Amino acid sequence: MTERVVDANPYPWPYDGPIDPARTALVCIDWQVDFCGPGGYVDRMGYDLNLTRAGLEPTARVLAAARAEGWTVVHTREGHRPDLSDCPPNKLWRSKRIGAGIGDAGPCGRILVRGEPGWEIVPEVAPVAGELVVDKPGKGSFYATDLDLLLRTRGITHLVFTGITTDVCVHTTMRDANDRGYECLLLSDCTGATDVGNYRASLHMVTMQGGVFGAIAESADLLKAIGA
Ligand code: C5J
Repeated sequence: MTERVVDANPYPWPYDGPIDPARTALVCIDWQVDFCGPGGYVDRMGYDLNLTRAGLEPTARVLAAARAEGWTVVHTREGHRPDLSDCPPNKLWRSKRIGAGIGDAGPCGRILVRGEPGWEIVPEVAPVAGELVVDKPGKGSFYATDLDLLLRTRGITHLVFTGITTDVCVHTTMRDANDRGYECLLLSDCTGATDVGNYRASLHMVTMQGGVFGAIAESADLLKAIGA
């Protein structure tokens, strides 16, 4: 394998290797208490937190390596204004119907509301000074945000994804990023879903058609490629 190219599936990543720290961003999606902490949104829906927390340790290792190499680091947070004026009515209705209403009070404050304890990123992978933090009202990280502008202004062309949940916010963002021409890699052990079948299927989908949305790899393969 060429130096600084990841032994990824279904092709060595990136397609135009080697990895250039100046053009590569690590994108950490929605590592919030609401999605992986006790008392948050995912917990309230009754899903197994072990599944969404599984990627925290490997993500912390990748974060440390990316920081050491000077990559751009982006953190996203899903959440709504306190008056919920940016929450589509069907999203609100759906969440209330399953007993985890957006804006409802819970053990971590109001569910998926900006500024509440549940909306914060968990300490294991929390942003440090100088890193980009993007607040989004939806699943995709480009919708109703300035993420694309921030990345293009910095000359970023390659994105490495971690985060939760694989089948919802991570997939929506990766698909959109691929359409926008970003060269994408999803780290399989740095992501998790509320359903194991959906997690596996989401990874498999990326690899279809020769890598229709990019490629997947384990974090160890990325760390090996960059000598971390
Ligand atoms: C969900 C997310 N699952 N961050 N959000 O509603 O994936």
